[in-house]
Amino acid sequence: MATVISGKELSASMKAEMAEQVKAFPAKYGRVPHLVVVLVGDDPASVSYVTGKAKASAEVGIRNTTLRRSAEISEEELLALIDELNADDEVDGILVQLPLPRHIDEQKVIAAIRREKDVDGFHPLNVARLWLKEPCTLPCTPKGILRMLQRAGVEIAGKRAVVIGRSNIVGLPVAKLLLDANATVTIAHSRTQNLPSVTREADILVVAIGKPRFVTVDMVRPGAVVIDVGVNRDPQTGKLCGDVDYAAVEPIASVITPVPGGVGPMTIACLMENTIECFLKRQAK
Ligand code: L34
Repeated sequence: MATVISGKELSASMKAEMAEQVKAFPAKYGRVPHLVVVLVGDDPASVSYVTGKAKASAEVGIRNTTLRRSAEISEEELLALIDELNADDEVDGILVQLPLPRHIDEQKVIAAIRREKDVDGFHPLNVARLWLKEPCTLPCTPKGILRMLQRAGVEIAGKRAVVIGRSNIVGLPVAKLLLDANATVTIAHSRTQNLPSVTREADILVVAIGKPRFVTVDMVRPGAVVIDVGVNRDPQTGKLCGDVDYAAVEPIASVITPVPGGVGPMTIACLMENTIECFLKRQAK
């Protein structure tokens, strides 16, 4: 029987604390932080995540503007919108929900956001700062994962961590944060040979590949800490499920995160933190 880390509960307590903090802002700074989320197209998963971000903003007392644009928007038009938001002094955070339609260069769009307003931590300068161990905005999902490990009292130093997935938004940055916490880190991916033999070495296994129930019980060392980043629709039932076969793995893990109610809500809570951080840094200038 594993300890289940509830991202739902942990994020709720983080949001309650932030709400207290934000309450003092109007008297202190004359306004509250303002987050602008840009959603291009109508992918149902993206709509759901962006709705979650608006709801969390309301809970924390952050002003949220969600701008919806057609999937046919040109790259030029999207870049012009970002320029406008960059120049708007009343905007503290800009988030362009990914993925973007294929005709738009994601990296170009991310790089166009002013680094000071990059609440995702995806801007090239923030990425560089992360890898150089300089102060930076940490990407929300990796930050949320480290918070969960901390909360569960998981010791990271000296442990073997295996990350499955090498994306810019989860796999690479979470591997870097685990490395900074003195884990011995392996990044596995679709081309890894004999993946089960690699993952069975893990004291801490982070799974971010986006394949429903990809990690089976034979891939997990008994007593391992298992962090499931996947949010998938079960092809049979249509319900949400993770990248880990939870029912089979939970009994042998020491700590595990559920889906839904695990990493997802933590991503959003950390986005609220990053928005407050960007706001406060701008106030200090
Ligand atoms: N720019 N794009 C940008 N920033 C991000 O931080 C994201 N991400 C990822 C996709 N694109 C992005 C998110 O917001 C993934 N992601 C995200 C956020 C929230 C949740 C999942 C992924 C979440 O709240 N998941 C709920 C279930 C939500 C549902 O019902 O659909 C959960 O309990 O896991």
